[in-house]
Amino acid sequence: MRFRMRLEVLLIGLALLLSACAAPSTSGATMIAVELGEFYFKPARLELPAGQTVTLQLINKGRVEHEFMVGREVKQHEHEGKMEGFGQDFFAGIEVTYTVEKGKVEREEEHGFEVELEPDGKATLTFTVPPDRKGEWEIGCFVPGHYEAGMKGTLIVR
Ligand SMILES: [Cu+2]
Repeated sequence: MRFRMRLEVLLIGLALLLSACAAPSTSGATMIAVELGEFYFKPARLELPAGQTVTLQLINKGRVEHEFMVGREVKQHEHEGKMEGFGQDFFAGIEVTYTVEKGKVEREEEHGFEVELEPDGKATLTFTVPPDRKGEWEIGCFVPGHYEAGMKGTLIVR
């Protein structure tokens, strides 16, 4: 009898512990999953809250390499007429912590912040959205021909 009581107490304790573990994270970080493919971003419209920390989870479900860039003022190559990136980089001055599998994340003076993902490639980008980024931005993939084929989206900071 005494043994059984202890077992019940133990089980109740265990149940409480498990429910505590299952509680939603209180860190408040917003997680947004974005799929890349031929030739789209899904969802094609992202909304980020200014001043908050967000994590974007990118996955390439397509059969070819894709890129994820965010900015304004699409630049056109002088000779070839192809779109090649943004004149203004959304991520300029933002510290981004990231993980990447089957791809790379780089930041270049000329092209700005860029994620390249091979098929099945994944990346997570975690950053705090500065209030000075409020407004509308464009998402694009600048693998030759992709932007022109419609691989673009909208990012809104509110
Ligand atoms: Cu692409």
